[in-house]
Amino acid sequence: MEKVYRTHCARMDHGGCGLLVTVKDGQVTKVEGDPDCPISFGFVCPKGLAAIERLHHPHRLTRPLLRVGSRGEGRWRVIGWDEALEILSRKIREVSQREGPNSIVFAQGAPKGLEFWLMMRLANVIGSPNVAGIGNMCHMPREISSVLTFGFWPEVDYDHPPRCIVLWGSNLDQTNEESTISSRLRRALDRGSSLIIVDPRPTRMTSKARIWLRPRPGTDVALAMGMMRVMVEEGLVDMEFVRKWTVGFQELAERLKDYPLERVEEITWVPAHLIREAARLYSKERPSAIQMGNALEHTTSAHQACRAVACLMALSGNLEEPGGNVRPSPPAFMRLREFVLMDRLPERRKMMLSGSWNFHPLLATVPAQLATKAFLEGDPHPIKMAYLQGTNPLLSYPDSNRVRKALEGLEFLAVAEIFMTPTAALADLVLPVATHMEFDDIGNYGLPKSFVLGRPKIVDPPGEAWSDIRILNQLGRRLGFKDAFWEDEAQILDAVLSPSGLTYEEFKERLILWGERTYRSYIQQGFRTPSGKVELRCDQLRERGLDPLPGFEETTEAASSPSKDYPFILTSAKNPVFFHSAWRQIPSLRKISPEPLCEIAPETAALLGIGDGEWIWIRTEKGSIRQKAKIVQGLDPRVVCAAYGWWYPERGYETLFGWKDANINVLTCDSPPFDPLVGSVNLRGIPCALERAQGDG
Ligand SMILES: Nc1nc2c(c(=O)[nH]1)N[C@H]1C(S)=C(S)[C@@H](COP(=O)(O)OP(=O)(O)OC[C@H]3O[C@@H](n4cnc5c(=O)[nH]c(N)nc54)[C@H](O)[C@@H]3O)O[C@H]1N2
Ligand SMILES: Nc1nc2c(c(=O)[nH]1)N[C@H]1C(S)=C(S)[C@@H](COP(=O)(O)OP(=O)(O)OC[C@H]3O[C@@H](n4cnc5c(=O)[nH]c(N)nc54)[C@H](O)[C@@H]3O)O[C@H]1N2
Ligand SMILES: [Mo]
Repeated sequence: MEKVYRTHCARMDHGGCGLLVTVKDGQVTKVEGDPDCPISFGFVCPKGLAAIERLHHPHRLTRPLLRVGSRGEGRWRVIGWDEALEILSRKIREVSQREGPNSIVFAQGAPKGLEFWLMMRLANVIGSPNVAGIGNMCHMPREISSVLTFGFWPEVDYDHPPRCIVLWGSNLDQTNEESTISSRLRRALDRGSSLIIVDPRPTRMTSKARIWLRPRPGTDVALAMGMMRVMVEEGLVDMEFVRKWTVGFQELAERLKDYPLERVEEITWVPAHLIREAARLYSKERPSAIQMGNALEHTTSAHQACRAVACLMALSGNLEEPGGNVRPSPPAFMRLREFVLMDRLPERRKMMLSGSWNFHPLLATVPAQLATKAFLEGDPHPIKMAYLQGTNPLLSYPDSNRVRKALEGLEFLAVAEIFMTPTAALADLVLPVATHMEFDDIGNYGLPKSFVLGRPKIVDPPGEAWSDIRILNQLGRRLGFKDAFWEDEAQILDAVLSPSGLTYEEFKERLILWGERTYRSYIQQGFRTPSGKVELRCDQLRERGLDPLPGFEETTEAASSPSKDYPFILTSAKNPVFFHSAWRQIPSLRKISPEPLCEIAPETAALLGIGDGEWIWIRTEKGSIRQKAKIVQGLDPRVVCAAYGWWYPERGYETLFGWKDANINVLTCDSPPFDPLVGSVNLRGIPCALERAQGDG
């Protein structure tokens, strides 16, 4: 008997594409795009199609594993869930009593669903303020800077559509970030939107762009200042909006005097005439909208980059305009604060490992690099155990060599995973998790998005794999916190949904719930900032001793560049068929992208005698890695774009799955300075050297 189910893609990346899933005899036999899905219109990427391979992969973890050999040796004893939960809860109790609950760290990478919030709930109940994560490298710099500037996280109103779209450090076409599926971008382009791209590297979209600006990595603030300067000079600012609805325009205009286009060209390498053209197109073709990408968040002045772009949106008068940058309004669900039981730990912020850094309160997680520091140096206090869920810090945190030492030094490490990874290999206890389609799930809850997505259970998980929410819920109960956890996991879903008036059974029939789209809501209620206006001059930043106006500063590492030893500038981008370090064990995806490719310009290849497909060494002050050269027309000869997230599942424990051979984070640095508002580190714009590797690598 065959049956077709509808769901949304999930846990391959941020998900969101509507799927039609065929099931026969309890097994998924086909996955296709759902043409009726209102956010993806039938689109599905190779990762989505590979969901079947993930479900049936022979290397899925299916039973809890307890370490019996030394760390990373790969000798395990298979145990049952009862024993696993007993070990874990005993350890949590013992460490809490001996050292205090704040010596326990919980961590997750890119959040995938409810489990992240449930982890925060468990941490709060136990009394640990230390949920570590990658928020400082992902999403939070954009969100915090936008919230400070105009009170919300801006979405692009693709469906209207905009007349001009700017992809700024965003490869949305291949990353579909946070369920903004690129089919909406492509539809807008088909309906005539003009495209401006700000990206040092050619992408699939650059050939479609009216204007392509290729900044030196890490100089986006200066570029945005240049564009604003042109708008002020040429009378392209929406003065009616600016006069009525912003504060600090005069000061900003004054600041822009420091950014004549010759200077901006010198800093950014973008020709002045292109900056001028981009500013004109963006401000004249209304409505226009900017898609902010992750590249803006990867320097120690990330908040400034995001602020500068946010100010640009305001000067052009496109905030909350149909077809502009609009305010998402999520549907009514349980408030996040309530779900994570924030009130159980009122002193949380001060107690966090990052407490003394005074980052913005919206950054509710400990920045990754400060977790490493605490593990390794006991600073600001010792950490004894960690529970990692959906994260592979050995690949995703900066300075991988330090991360390895840090994880090895822990008294106890538990990792919840789908597959064995270099990080999980270092654990004392590995917990096998269920993935998409194997349990009832809700997508996008807690994100500033206009919709929430149903992702119902379709098949059983393999072996004894449990969903993360089941593990955490059962652990909470085992620890004795029966008042804070549920008898079974179905109740969690119903609780989250209750304000919507729906049960999960009802919700999964609907599959998508929308919030209400509003435009120009500020006319009634003002902007949600202290002044009620857009804060071009942000006094909340001044109060923190930071620059209240956007302004460019060379990042510390780039300041020394170009030097004789490190003549190139390193950056990176996400791989279209993988998710960070994940899925390299999935055959159809690995076939598309078998090896780590480092993009270099033809001139660079000629200069260094490197042929296409040859192995090269990439070196920074932190270390060296090996990737294959891919010669790319149109890349600036001074820029190098290395592959990110590479390890080799096929290599086995002996080399810890080749965790450092091609891993870009061996090259990045995790020491201060950090962005003072949002804790970001330099992942792009790093001076590097290249050299042809001898032999076949
Ligand atoms: N140099 C450099 N570093 C970066 C970035 C960069 O561009 N350059 N990007 C940064 C960004 S934006 C981010 S978001 C982070 C990502 O950081 P991470 O989230 O740590 O990265 P992943 O490699 O996706 O690790 C996720 C792991 O979770 C497992 N997994 C997948 N689904 C589930 C699930 O449902 N449950 C559980 N328990 N496990 C699951 C996967 O197998 C994988 O091993 O990395 C950051 N680091
Ligand atoms: N296939 C796939 N999809 C993903 C992910 C994945 O790993 N794989 N990860 C997900 C996550 S967690 C995130 S955060 C998003 C990120 O998705 P995006 O926002 O698209 O981010 P990236 O791909 O990291 O970088 C976007 C572009 O920035 C360019 N770039 C590099 N340096 C600079 C710079 O200094 N300035 C500017 N202006 N551009 C620069 C790169 O060339 C790249 O084309 O994608 C999500 N979707
Ligand atoms: Mo991310």
